[in-house]
Parts: sequence; C-alpha cells; structure tokens
Amino acid sequence: MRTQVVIIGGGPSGLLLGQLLHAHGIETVLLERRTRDYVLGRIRAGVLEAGFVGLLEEAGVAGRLHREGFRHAGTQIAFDGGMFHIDFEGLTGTPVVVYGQTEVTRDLYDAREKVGARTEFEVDHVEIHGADGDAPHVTYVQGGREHKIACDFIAGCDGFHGVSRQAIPLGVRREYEKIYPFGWLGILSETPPVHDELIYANSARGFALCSMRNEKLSRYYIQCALSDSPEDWSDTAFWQELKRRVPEEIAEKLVTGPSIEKSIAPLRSFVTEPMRWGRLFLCGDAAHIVPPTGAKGLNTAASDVHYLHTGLRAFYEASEHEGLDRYSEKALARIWKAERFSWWFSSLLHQYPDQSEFDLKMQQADIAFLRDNAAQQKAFAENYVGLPY
Ligand code: FAS
Ligand code: PHB
Repeated sequence: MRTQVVIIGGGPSGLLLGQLLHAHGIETVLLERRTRDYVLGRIRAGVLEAGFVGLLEEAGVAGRLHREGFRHAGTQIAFDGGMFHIDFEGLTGTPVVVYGQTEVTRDLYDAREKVGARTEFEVDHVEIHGADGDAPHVTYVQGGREHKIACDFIAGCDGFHGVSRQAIPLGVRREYEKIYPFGWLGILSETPPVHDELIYANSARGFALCSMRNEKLSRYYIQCALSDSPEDWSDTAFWQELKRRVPEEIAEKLVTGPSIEKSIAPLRSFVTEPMRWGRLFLCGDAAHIVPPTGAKGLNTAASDVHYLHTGLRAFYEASEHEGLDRYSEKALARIWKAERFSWWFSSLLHQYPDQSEFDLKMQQADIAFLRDNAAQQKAFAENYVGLPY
C-alpha cells in the first residue's frame, strides 16, 4: 500500500492534520492504537484558542463548536479570599472558546469518516522505517496480520507514550523535562457550573479550578498529592475540599452532585528537540507536554498542525521545501513560550511542598501584581488567548 502522508495517532493532532491535508487534496492514512470509542472516552482539555478555532473552520469542522461552544471573554482568579477578573477581550480583542476536547475529537472523526479518509483502528507494533531517507514506510500489525505502507512523509501524532519520538535516535534528540510535585484530581459532574467564567484559585490548601463543558456539565479540579489515586477521594471529600479552596461566595453557590468521571493527571513540562528527523515530523504531545494550568496542551498541538500542514501543502503544491525545513524551528519557538506561560501560571497558583516562607511571599506578590497591574494583565491575556502562529 502507498499514500502521501502516514499519520500515527488518532487524537486531536492527527485528526486535525488529516482533515486539513484532505481539504487541500493530500492523501493520508491514519493509524490509531485504540478504538474510536476508547479515544472519545478520554476527558481532557476544555479551552480552545482562537487559532485552534480558525484551523477547525479551515478544515470545515467548526459547525457544532459555533453552535455549542461557549465564548469566554475573560477569566476569574481567586486569591486571598477574593476574586479578580482578567478581561481577555478588552485587553486583546480576542476571546477563548470553551468546548471539550472530546467534542473536538468527535467532530474530527465524523468529518474524517464523511470524506472517506482511511483510518485503521486497533493497530499494534507500529514501526517507522527509513525516515532519514527518501522512501520511508510504516509497518503495523492489525488483526494478527502485518501491513506495510510506503509514503512520502510520516506525522508522529501519537502522544507522549507513542513510538514516533523514540524513532529519532538518542544522539539526535535533546529532551527537557520538569516533573511537578503534585497532580490534578479532576471530576466531571452533571451540575450547573458555579460561575459563567472559569475560576483559577490559589489557596493555602492548594490549587483549584472551576471549569465547565456546558450549562449542565461542570468540570472541577483540585491539586492533589502524586501518591493519591481517584479511589482515595469520595465525591463528598472532593466537594468539601473544593469548597475550602474557593472564595466563600463561590462555595455557597456550588451545586454538587455525583461524579460521572474522576481521574488524576500528573503534571509535567516536557519538550523534545528537534521535532523533525528526515521525513518524520512530530506533532502535539508526541513532542511536548505542558501542565494543564494554562490550557496550552491542546492549543500547542494545534499550532504544530498549522506549521506542518502549511509546509506539506507548499511541498506538494509548489515543490517548496522551506516550510518543512523550518517546521521544527517555528513550532518550537511558539512551544517554548507556551511552556514558559504554563510553568509560570502553575508556579503562581499551586502550593509546592518545598516552598519556603520567602517563596510564599514571592508567590503572593506575583499574584497581587497580576491583580493590580494593567500591563501584567495584558501580558497574561495575550498568552492565555494564544500568541500569534
Ligand atoms: P493525544 O495523546 O491526545 O493522542 C495521541 C493518540 O495516539 C491517542 O489516541 C493514542 O491512542 C494514539 N497512539 C499512541 N501510541 C500509538 C501508537 N503506537 N500507534 C498508533 N496510535 C498511537 N490539555 C489542556 O489544554 N487542558 C487540559 O485540561 C488537559 N488535560 C489533560 C489531562 C490528561 C490526563 C492528559 C493526558 C492530557 C491533558 N491535556 C490537557 C493535554 C491534552 O489535551 C493534549 O495536549 C492533547 O491530547 C494532545 O493531543 P495529541 O497530540 O493528539 O495527543
Ligand atoms: C478544562 O476545562 O478541562 C480545563 C480548563 C482550563 C485549564 C485546564 C483544564 O487550564
């Protein structure tokens, strides 16, 4: 079998890339390790930058998002018993859209099926061959049979635990990592959101986040110990702790209910360089991870897809190589700024086990400066709504 681009990984990166390439007549085959339902069962990101929305529009997959997504003009930061608002739209002219990653992925799968693009589910033993030459191919096992796909290019969109990053020789790869000494315990509940905007809370007991999926579905997170497991936390214990970490006026309004999903996400910052090796291009979590504090994970996957699909288009439409040759450089330039913002915002809101009294004073002064200074709020807003591609 032969195709133009093999995409490894059927999460948002791989699906969005496949849809954009299809829209410009470039053929792909997408290989996904799990079933579609398994992929759609993951509850992850919730906030989309305008750049991501623009790519979904370009791919013709933004209809439901515009009908059901929530436009957020700003966010609330809770600190020292009170809350202050950061006005994204007033400071940057740009809102963000709250629309769950699960729904984005569902829309992209539906769109891929509709155009008849080839997707292979439940593939095993995916291997990349000849990426550093001019005739790469990918092999995989499905239903007990081995398959081979010759191609022009390979897009490694298979997430942090995928095989693509490992295909780049250790002598070529440089990796940068920071592991955070805590995790996020998240729940989904069929309750009305406690506020019409997200609330990021710094409290002496630890970080909390009040988010949502729609007017009847709420998403809440609390910072937890790395040693915790979801089973350690009853719904009652979660709600009690969340109420202790948000301002009283919010705790009083909080509508609690049974969790329909409960999970713990570890937090790390991670980047691998370069994001290209010959005819292999890494995209999204395969190349980088951010703590979810700044809602950048999904959104940096989108900017990678932007750079990669425009580079591939220029190659096929005009035999230009510059877009592909500069892919890694351009993607990393934006990724490192998102890594910085996510690391800084995490340092602002979480309680760190080794935090000294002085560190705590610095954290409180940093938040107070964000609360009181218009220039700092503008810088925050520009990062949160998404820096330019
Ligand atoms: P993904 O990991 O989503 O997709 C990779 C796909 O590749 C998966 O479907 C996997 O099954 C498949 N795959 C893996 N190995 C393969 C192989 N060998 N062969 C074929 N397929 C293979 N980001 C935010 O912005 N906000 C959040 O709140 C947030 N919460 C998160 C919570 C968790 C638990 C995790 C893990 C991540 C979270 N993220 C969040 C980040 C997340 O949204 C990612 O940025 C986003 O899923 C990136 O999409 P992909 O790059 O497509 O990777
Ligand atoms: C979410 O709704 O899941 C969400 C929102 C904002 C974040 C992280 C997660 O920063």
